[in-house]
Amino acid sequence: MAPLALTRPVSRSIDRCQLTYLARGTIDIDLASRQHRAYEQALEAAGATVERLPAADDLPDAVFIEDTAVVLDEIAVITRPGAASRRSETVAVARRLADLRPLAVIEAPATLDGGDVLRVGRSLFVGRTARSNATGREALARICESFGYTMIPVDVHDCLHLKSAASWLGDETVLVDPAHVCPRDFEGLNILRSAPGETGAANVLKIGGLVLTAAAFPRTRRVLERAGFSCRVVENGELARAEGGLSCCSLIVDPVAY
Ligand code: CIR
Repeated sequence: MAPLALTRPVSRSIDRCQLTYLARGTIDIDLASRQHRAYEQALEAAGATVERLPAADDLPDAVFIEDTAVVLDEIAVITRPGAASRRSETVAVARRLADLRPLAVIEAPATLDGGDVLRVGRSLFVGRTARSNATGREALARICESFGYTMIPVDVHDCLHLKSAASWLGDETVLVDPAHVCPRDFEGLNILRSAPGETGAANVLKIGGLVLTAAAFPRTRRVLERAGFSCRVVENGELARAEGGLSCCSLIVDPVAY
């Protein structure tokens, strides 16, 4: 059975999105929407079934659905995003995930963004960032430990989320940007490094037999191809202006329990 990829349309209010590292500029909403549709087609090409949740035009960052939940085989954990403006995004996501998994919820004062949670087998690497606090990391650890997961906190420097700088590539391999995350924090795993100077390139999405990579990062794509990965290039330029990468725009639900 195919993995399910939940997505959410680009909101008409995206020009009011949260920004941490980038200056506010104009986002071309129609171009962002066209690029987002091409991203959904890339997910389908990788073998996923894409399901769009309803638009939320009053929630500027709703397209970045990854941050609203951590979906494991056994449970879906509904997050409490670190940015207050993003907290209502979880409502529609929880409603849909309730059909697919038992739910657990991260409660105040904990904060956790899904973009900070990198799963490799039974290890949950969780970024120490402004979006995910210690209470959030510990709440996730408590929820998931009975299913055999271990939570491993990871320092993240000068970028929004752990997954802005580290991605799972299947099996025991991760792609890491050493400018933002220390490769030694993934001891025991195979490490590939994104190309120096390609900030954001370590955010890729491995799905099926493909790795989706952003068009802006050709040198990192070559690193992946030389290592034997099949890549599909996706143009993500407009949503990158909202500090979104490729993993951020979907929640992948593997076909185990539905
Ligand atoms: C935010 O700052 O929350 C959004 N503008 C971007 C979120 C990107 N999500 C992700 O990296 N998982």
